[in-house]
Amino acid sequence: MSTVDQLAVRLDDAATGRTALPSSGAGTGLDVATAYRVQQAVVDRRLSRGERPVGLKLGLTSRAKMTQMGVDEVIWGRLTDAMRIPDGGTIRLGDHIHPKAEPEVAFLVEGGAITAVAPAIEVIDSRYVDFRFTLPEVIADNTSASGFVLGAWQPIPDGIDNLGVLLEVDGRTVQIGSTAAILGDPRRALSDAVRLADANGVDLADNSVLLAGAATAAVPLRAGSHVRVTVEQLGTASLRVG
Ligand code: OOG
Repeated sequence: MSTVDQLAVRLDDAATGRTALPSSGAGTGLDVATAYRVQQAVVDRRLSRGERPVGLKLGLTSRAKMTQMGVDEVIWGRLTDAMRIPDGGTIRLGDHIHPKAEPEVAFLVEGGAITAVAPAIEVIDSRYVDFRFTLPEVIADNTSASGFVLGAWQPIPDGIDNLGVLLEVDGRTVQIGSTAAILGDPRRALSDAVRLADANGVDLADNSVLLAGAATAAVPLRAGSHVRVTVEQLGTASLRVG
């Protein structure tokens, strides 16, 4: 088995078996291009189990996260239908390793253009111990993608580049931010996604969901919690942890 396939199997087994892998540090020997080939192989394993591709997500879209990882480029991952959590739906903590929630906005991409926007929650669940990974490792791990909730789709409001974002857990506000934290303007997610998808031979197909990246830091999820994201002018998206 090739190194790419071996790492893909380890990451896929970590996700399905809910056991985190140790980060092997900067010495994984992967470059970014090879890491994306591992990601493709990880997602191909999901598709071979019957999942369907439904879109893309961006990560490290905020200055803070880029600085933290020492990079100046966004990363991207793939979304499948099995990752979709209904708005107001419940996820089981036991189906995850150490999930966290991030408030985001999602775009609906049709004919190469953004046609609608929705408030969203991304659930990330690194397959590495303590969310400690190198840049190639997190790329290989499908940028920690685990689940996503979409609120109602709406037309793009004026001022989309600076809408207030709240993340509440059990009715308490735990993070406050702005869509400005997403690449300075979340609409930039589309040009970045198109460029990155092109460079990697991925088709950002019609009716694709594009998760634009986190507007605040992620918060760890606990059993019994109710998580709600509110984006000014767009409304809410929520989930419960069972
Ligand atoms: C990597 C991916 C995080 C984002 O929006 O920055 C992400 C991680 O922190 O696990 O999706």
